[in-house]
Amino acid sequence: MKLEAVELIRLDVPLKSAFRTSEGSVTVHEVVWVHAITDVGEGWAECAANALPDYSSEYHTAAAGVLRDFFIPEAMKLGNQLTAEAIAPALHWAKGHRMAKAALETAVLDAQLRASGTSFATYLGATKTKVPAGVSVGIMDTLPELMKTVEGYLADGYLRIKLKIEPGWDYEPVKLVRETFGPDLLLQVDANTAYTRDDFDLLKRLDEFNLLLIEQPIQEEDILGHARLAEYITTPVCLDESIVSAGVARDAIEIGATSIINIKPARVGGYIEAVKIHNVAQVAGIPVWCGGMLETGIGRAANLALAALPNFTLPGDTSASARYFETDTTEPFVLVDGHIDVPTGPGIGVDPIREVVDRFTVSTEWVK
Ligand code: OSB
Ligand code: MG
Repeated sequence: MKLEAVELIRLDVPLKSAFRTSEGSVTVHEVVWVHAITDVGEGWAECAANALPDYSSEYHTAAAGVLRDFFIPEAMKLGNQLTAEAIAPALHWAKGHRMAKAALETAVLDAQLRASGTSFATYLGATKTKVPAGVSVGIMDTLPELMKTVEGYLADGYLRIKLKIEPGWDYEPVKLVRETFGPDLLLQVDANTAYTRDDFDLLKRLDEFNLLLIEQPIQEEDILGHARLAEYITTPVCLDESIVSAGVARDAIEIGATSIINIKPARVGGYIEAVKIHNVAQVAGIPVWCGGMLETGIGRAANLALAALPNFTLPGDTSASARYFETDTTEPFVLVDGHIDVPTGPGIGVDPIREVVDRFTVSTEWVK
């Protein structure tokens, strides 16, 4: 297979409501898509990088730039030796930019699998046909607003609630949700690095709510700090931002910094590395779940396939299209009894809806 051209598409997809984390608030999902044209057909991927370098150092225009200037030319240099499996080794010399690397690998993999009539689920080793869905709930201005939102998601059928927290929005909202919806609600929190080593006593107060986990409480480089916190509190510590590779996952597990892992393929450089993390965790007896980056259908489809692997034993942030968007870029993913079907068609199993994509497109650039 050979890479002939790549179209980089910048889209602004409106969110139904603002999504606020400890890192900031977004009302429009601003993303870059990678549309790979190969000699065996085309492939699609959504790059997870945010508009701002707030979740990680990557951001959408930087991702487009590094793809255009370095990664796409490198993949083209592979000539007819191109495969999805060859992308990560070819880009290994370049530091970081894992979301950009992931997007190129995923688009090429989509083309490769479409050509061979294989689904992402089959390629990755999925063992389920549908996956349980959780939902990530942003920080709100008021507690009544939060309660109304959580109540709505539970009425929709979501099986697990994740509350975004930050200093000043932690103990009270968690307590209210736990007391209102009862001890059986699967409840977890995500701090997106908002706390420090000085906040351990504050975080220990959350122990009384029997949370499934606390996600990324302190800064991403501080893996030792997370190990210290994990010893200090009873709530399981789950790393997101910190886990950028299978090697880091192995080390974080070994020092006790994470007893559950949030796997986001984009954060770790792609689906192939994500499966490696799944396997490292499985061998160590560490459950994993699939995180999200507010992806439209193009990104969500592949995440659902990954979430169907056997060690994904907790509900993911793989919510239905309607949780985020009035109009998705593909046929919408729907929630049925708290679960979402894993796509079965070739490649990611869904196609962009041209007129919707055109409506949300801000700019396109061809790299040849
Ligand atoms: O930390 O998991 C996160 C969204 C954007 C950036 C980081 C995160 C999130 C979410 C929402 O929590 C996940 C989703 O529903 O896609
Ligand atoms: Mg997170």
